[in-house]
Amino acid sequence: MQVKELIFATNNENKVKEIKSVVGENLVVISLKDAGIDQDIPEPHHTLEANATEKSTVIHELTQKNCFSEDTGLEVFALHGEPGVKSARYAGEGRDFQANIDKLLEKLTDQDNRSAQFRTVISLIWEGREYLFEGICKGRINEIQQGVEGFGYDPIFIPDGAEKTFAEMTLAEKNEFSHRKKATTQLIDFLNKNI
Ligand code: ITT
Repeated sequence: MQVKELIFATNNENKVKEIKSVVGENLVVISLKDAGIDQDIPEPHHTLEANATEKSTVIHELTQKNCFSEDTGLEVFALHGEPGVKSARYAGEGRDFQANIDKLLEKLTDQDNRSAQFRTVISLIWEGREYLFEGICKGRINEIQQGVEGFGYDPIFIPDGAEKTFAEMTLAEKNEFSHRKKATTQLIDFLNKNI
């Protein structure tokens, strides 16, 4: 099978590591850093889909190469889907993981319904056409922070079917449940079937 190359339009090295861990040998993922691109990518929209499209489009226009991006949000049901599209900047422009966690736990004080989901939207631009893929991981927000692995909200998210947070899991364990893994699997299936 032919090896395919794709630029991953992200500045988040945690995402690069996670996606590289699931793509296998037929897809070579090139991060913006590896491509020598130092560009802040805007996320001005109100949906994950629109932000993912924005990111892949900006990098496609810059490079004229096949590329993909992803936008992920943590959607908490008792908070009507917050922090959602604002997940990275929930507690402010500093994009501080700890401050975001503190704000979310504070908002859920005394809240019985702790259901939440991570949702990842991937925007692929291949030969000038866009394709979207989605991956969802349902679970709940733990009362306290546990574990040191992963990034972002991992220390407070327990996926359905597990008894520990993402931050208490190895990457391989997180991949058994992960929103990002599910969306990436669809991307790979699409590339294998259609290209
Ligand atoms: P790029 O836009 O450069 O890809 P980003 O960090 O800004 O990187 P997002 O806009 O998708 O990415 O931000 C989503 C935020 O949600 C991210 O900063 C984390 O705080 C959180 N997040 C995303 N995926 C996560 C995961 O798998 N586990 C825990 N938190 C996650």
